[in-house]
Amino acid sequence: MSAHLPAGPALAYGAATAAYQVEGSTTADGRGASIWDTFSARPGTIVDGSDGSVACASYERLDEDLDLVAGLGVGHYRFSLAWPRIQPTGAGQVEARGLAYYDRLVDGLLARGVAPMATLYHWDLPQPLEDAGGWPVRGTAERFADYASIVHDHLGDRVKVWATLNEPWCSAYLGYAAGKHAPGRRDPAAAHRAAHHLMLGHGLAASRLHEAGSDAVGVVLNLAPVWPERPEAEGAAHGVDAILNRVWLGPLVDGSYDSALLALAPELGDPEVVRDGDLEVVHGSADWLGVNYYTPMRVDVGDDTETGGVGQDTSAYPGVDGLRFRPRPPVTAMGWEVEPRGLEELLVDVAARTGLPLVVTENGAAYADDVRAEDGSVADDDRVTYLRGHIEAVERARTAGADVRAYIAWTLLDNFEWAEGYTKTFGLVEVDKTDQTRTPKASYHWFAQLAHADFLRIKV
Ligand code: IFM
Repeated sequence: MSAHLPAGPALAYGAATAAYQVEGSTTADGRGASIWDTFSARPGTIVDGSDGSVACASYERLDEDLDLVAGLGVGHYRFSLAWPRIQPTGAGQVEARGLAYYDRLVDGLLARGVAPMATLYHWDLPQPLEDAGGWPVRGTAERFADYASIVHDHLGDRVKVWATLNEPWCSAYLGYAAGKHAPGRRDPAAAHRAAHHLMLGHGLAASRLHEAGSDAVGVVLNLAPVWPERPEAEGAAHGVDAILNRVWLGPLVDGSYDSALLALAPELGDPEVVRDGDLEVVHGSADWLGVNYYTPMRVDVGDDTETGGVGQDTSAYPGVDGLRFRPRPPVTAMGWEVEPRGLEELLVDVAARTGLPLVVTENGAAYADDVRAEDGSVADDDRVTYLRGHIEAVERARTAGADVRAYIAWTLLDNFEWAEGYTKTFGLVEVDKTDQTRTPKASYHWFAQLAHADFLRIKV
């Protein structure tokens, strides 16, 4: 068992961001183009017509942001590395200035007593790799493993906890089936092939990192409990569960894709796609599992036009006929049902299914943030209630036996929320889009109190 995962008697805390959502400076220091640069430049893809070229300007304001992390008193900071900063074309040539930025980030964290938790891929695929076919082609998985080795060779002396991918479901199914995320394709067969190559990429990268001596390599999945609204919806719920949860857990835990999934996704049974030995590469390849949870999926069938929240696009579940999502109130600004019980159930089930140590790598909420305290800061009591309820759910799951090591809040800063642009804010810290001023919200102070209390409990 890795000595590097948080393992104290109490839950450890952290905060997270992702490169494209906060860094900006998308042409600085030799960075190449990513699929998100290309996608967001296409009219109609991002609700406010924005992109990540400025975002939170974290590339330029690194120290300020690291001070905000330190001010929270958390033990861990989860960030992602932008592949196109490190390999501008996705293969071959390495850009030293890109690596130097992450040196500064990691060294800055360590100097502040915060452990880095690095995610190698949070959706910003180098555009030349998409031009060569993207995740639906096998070569992308192989290039990803090369990139993972480059990063690990450079930072592995200081970064001990690694995640390969963030939410491959979004990359595969929002990106290649629903067309709501980059690269914006609507081709279900390509999405299933992408799903396999993403997990193959994870497995190949994990092997490289293990060979190089790492013992805390994980993958981060956006899993959710899937609840049928009525008996007639059970088949559709099983289909959603296949494409959202089992397509990743099957190869990871069992070394196979199950038969109901194969019926929906015949590409996953095609020996040209899933080659001999692929599933063995993925099987057992994770030392820990990251769980990103926001909401349960309430599944129904019908012929109405009602839709669920953001990202709950029925076209992201190809082959699940008549699918409808029915989130119940209260919902967040994303239209996502607030239900901490879903997290408790999920953690208990996933811990039993995988036997792995778990980290809640993302949890948080977008709200309107329109209530102000006297000093002008955001008084986001709704976000505090959301976070508190979900942390209590994690504690209940731990009491029930789930080995959950840490809870990482999404997210440190209000940032670029993908297809929603800057219209949805999840941050503990407000970022003024005109001058980049950072102002902690009430939730930042609340979370800091919790993390500090926890820190004292462990140290005393
Ligand atoms: O902002 C995203 C993040 O990049 C991935 N998980 C979900 C978050 C909220 O939508």
